[in-house]
Amino acid sequence: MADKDFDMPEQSGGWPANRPPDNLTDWSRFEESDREAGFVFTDDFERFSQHDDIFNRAWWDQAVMSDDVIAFYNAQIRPKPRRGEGFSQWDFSLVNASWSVARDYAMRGRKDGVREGFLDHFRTFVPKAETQADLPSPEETAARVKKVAKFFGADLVGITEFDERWVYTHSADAATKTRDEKDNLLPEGMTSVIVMGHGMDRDLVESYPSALAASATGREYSREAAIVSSLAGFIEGLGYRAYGSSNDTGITIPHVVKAGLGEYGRNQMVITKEFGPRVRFSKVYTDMPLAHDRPKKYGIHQYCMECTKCADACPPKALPKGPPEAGGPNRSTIKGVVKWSADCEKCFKFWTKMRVDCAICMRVCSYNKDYTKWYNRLLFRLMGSRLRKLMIWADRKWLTRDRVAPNTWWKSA
Ligand code: B12
Ligand code: SF4
Ligand code: SF4
Repeated sequence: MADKDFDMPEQSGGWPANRPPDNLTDWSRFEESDREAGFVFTDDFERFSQHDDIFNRAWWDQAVMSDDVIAFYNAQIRPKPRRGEGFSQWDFSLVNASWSVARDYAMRGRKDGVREGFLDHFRTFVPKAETQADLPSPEETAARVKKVAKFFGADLVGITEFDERWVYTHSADAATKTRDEKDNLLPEGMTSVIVMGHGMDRDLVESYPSALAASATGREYSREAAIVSSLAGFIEGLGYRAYGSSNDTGITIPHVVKAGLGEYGRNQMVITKEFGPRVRFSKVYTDMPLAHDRPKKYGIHQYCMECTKCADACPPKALPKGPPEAGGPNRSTIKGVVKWSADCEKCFKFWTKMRVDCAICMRVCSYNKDYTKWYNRLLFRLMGSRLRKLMIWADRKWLTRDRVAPNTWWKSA
């Protein structure tokens, strides 16, 4: 089949008719980069409020809250090890320790109802420099910022234009744990988003689902907290505003795609050429003048149009098997964006029953390979080419790996 058969649906008559609201800048400035990135909107587009994501809905929506949800959150403090391999006291101890730094950041503002990294941006405690440093060209400044981000520990860095469509209309309120929303504290005037990728431990991801595997996620949240705060502090030291963010403040994935770090896949993740989907992202919003990267295409979207491996492997069948569509199965999906959307109620229910997060859809993804190996880089290129059908067949026949038993990781000590 020719490439054009896999194209995204046509954009519906330019800009969503109900946008932009009076108080926001003209979104038509994104028209060209949206086309380049393959973003398609429908007229019912609405910005998303964080209190509608599934983690926050659990606090106010009885359709989500359950004894399993409570047990899931309790397991992070008082885990109940069980018999199955990967769920022993060693495994729970490792995952809960891996979250230590992220948890400390999240807890330090508890008195003030602040939960840095999850509901609120990372605070910096040294005041922003009063004078702005002389900057070289935006290209040179961007190159220096990227170098600093890597120095602090980021594996990938890209920079894109600030786009308010992805900023949460409201933040969820950690203090009340109710349906309450609070103001999103991101001020007006941001111009760029620096997105950083943090590669996850491949061996641990191979043993998802297990408490042991979840340590790969926890470790990156802890690293993100340190890297993001450091980069924000650096920019403020040069006299510009910088708001470091992990999961808080806004939706991350569209920025990552626009910054050229990868393409969006059926498994709801950005797939990169360095790590496949096995990577997490953080971001810094800033008003520092920086050159922007452009979206890059690797044929991943077309491959996902033909492949359903992640959807087939998802135990609660939370992932879609068809083409991208606007909207989703419940209020936790943003409205008016044509994309693959998961049924996160099903996904989260599965997590809470297991008492730890899942990432089977990351592990089984055909792009989850070790790209330090030349032959995997070659496979990446072939998968994005017209040979994709052959590659999907070859992947099913020869390249699919089973879950690695969690104890293998301990035995390799
Ligand atoms: C809430 C959340 C979840 C929730 C629920 C999502 C929901 N709808 O409520 C659940 C529990 C399902 C979840 C699960 C996972 N998550 Co999650 N999640 C988030 C979080 C914190 C917020 C996203 C959000 O606001 N969703 C609500 C609305 C917007 O959801 P939605 O309409 O379905 O949109 C989703 C996608 O379609 C995409 N998206 C949204 N708008 C647009 C627009 C365009 C144009 C495109 C292309 C995509 C896109 O992003 C949304 C991700 O949920 C983000 C971090 C962040 N701030 O973005 C991480 C994040 C998306 N999760 C991530 C990961 C890795 C996972 C897991 C693998 C868990 C794990 N162990 O790490 C699974 C994968 C499950 C799956 N296949 O969906 C990573 C993705 C990294 C990557 N490579 O892209 C992120 C970015 C966190 C991070 N720090 O890196 N997650
Ligand atoms: S994280 Fe697990 S339950 Fe959720 S979509 Fe992925 S495979 Fe399914
Ligand atoms: S498993 Fe297949 S369909 Fe799913 S994200 Fe990976 S390549 Fe795309």
